[in-house]
Amino acid sequence: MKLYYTPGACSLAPRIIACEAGLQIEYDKVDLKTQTTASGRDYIRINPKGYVPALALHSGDVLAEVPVILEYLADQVPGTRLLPKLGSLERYRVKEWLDFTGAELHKGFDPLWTAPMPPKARQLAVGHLQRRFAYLDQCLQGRSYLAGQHFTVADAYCFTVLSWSRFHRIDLSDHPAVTAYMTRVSARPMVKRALQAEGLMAQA
Ligand SMILES: N[C@@H](CCC(=O)N[C@@H](CS)C(=O)NCC(=O)O)C(=O)O
Repeated sequence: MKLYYTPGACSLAPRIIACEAGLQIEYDKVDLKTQTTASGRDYIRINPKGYVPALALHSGDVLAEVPVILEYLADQVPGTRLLPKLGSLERYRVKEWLDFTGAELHKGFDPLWTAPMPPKARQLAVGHLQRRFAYLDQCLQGRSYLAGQHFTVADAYCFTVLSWSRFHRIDLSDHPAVTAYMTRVSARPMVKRALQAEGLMAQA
């Protein structure tokens, strides 16, 4: 398998899960501006959507969309706790967090990447995210990870997206459970390994 990624982008989440699951996969860095990979390939021919991540399988098929790639990777190593058993309520709960992270958090950051932003528009986008962070903060009180006491694929994704707050100078100090969560996740050895591999350790 090969993961197409861009350092610090949402493709960090599948890298974290590959590390946590002990999966040996290859990586190919994508330059999103030129749509070429470090190995010299035209990325649009690999993923016509033009965004990362994409996961090339041994079969030659290519999977896209973060939640799907995360689910696929975790399913390669059953019994790790990264993803509960198929059909269980716990699994749907993890998927609920994956969807929340994708639709409400990840896409909430989208306007901030399209610089330059007028101050009023930025204030609206940040205000919207702050409301989502407040909900997250409530949920994280008294639990270590999103779905309970075990780290799951949803945490890899949520951590990745929340880490963009620092880049965009979004203050998380009103959300102490969220900041404690970020510290907890970034202390995991396999998360550190993934961050190191993408040259992000100083920002963790
Ligand atoms: N729905 C997609 C979103 C992926 C996405 O937004 N990727 C960003 C990086 S975090 C990207 O590659 N953006 C460049 C672009 O959209 O052209 C997924 O879940 O994989």
